[in-house]
Amino acid sequence: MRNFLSVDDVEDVEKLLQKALKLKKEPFEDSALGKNKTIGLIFMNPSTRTRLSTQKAAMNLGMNVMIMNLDKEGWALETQEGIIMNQNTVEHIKDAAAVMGRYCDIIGIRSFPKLVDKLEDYSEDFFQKFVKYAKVPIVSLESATLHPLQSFADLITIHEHKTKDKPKVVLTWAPHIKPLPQAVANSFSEWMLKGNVDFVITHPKGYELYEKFTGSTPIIYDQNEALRDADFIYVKNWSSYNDYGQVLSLDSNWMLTNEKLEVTNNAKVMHCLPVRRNIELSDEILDGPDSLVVEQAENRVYSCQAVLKEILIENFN
Ligand code: SN0
Repeated sequence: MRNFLSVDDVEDVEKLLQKALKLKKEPFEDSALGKNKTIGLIFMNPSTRTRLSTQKAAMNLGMNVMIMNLDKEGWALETQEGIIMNQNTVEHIKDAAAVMGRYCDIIGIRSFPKLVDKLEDYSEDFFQKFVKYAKVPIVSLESATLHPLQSFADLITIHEHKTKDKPKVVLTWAPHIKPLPQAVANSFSEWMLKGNVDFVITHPKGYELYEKFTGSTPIIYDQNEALRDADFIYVKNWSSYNDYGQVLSLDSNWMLTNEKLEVTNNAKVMHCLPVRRNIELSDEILDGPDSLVVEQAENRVYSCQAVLKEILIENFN
């Protein structure tokens, strides 16, 4: 593995899953692998779990970690080619990325979509430019369209808690007061398609995700019908992809409650966090026995450690 930007960068998902489970049992077995290697974590947006779990994963591998909240602490970056920089941007991404590539052996980046121009966001220009100019392996800490380290942790969590070989997994849209990226939902879909699960998506009309990521996954617009016999329910809000970046519904009936779980197969409930309580998910579920949200967050360490280990072995040893 050179870069980790999507599930497509993983040669064998099942193998990587087994490696992550092994690392969870023995997190320090490769504590010399990353000696004298430096990972730089660049944030253009806020982060709690991603920042801490990536730092911890890197430290478990013996790496040095540098973190920069570039949106607040760095110079404003220009991304357009050939532009005359007489406005607010101070430094071109090609110069910044080239320099960071000299300081870091691996670079992790978080850069959310602006949710204004679909083509711009879905081109993943920011990441592509970092790959091109930094010339070191790049790890996505959530891009405009995908959040692969989260989805991999979600797959690990499902694997650990499943009670049958091929569980039914339902991705359900939930209400939110703000327009959010499609990244978590896109990425979860991609990873579920590579896992041994029976996958279904439910959302109000108008919230269809980009087919490149959902493939032929059935979309059921009736949430109760979709939830029938579910073993896992993944709750997430996203803004419209077709009506790009718009909030089309605030319908609180889409919030998951214990009552809705009655038709499921004792479903476990998942969310990547941060969660808006009693908007996206009810207190009764989050504080009850069916929630896996903390387990998912814990697995962020091991999804990341498995990925960094792979990159270290294949690029530096
Ligand atoms: C991000 C998202 O992609 O949905 C990160 C999730 C890991 N979530 C938010 O931006 C939540 C913001 C809010 O105001 O609730």
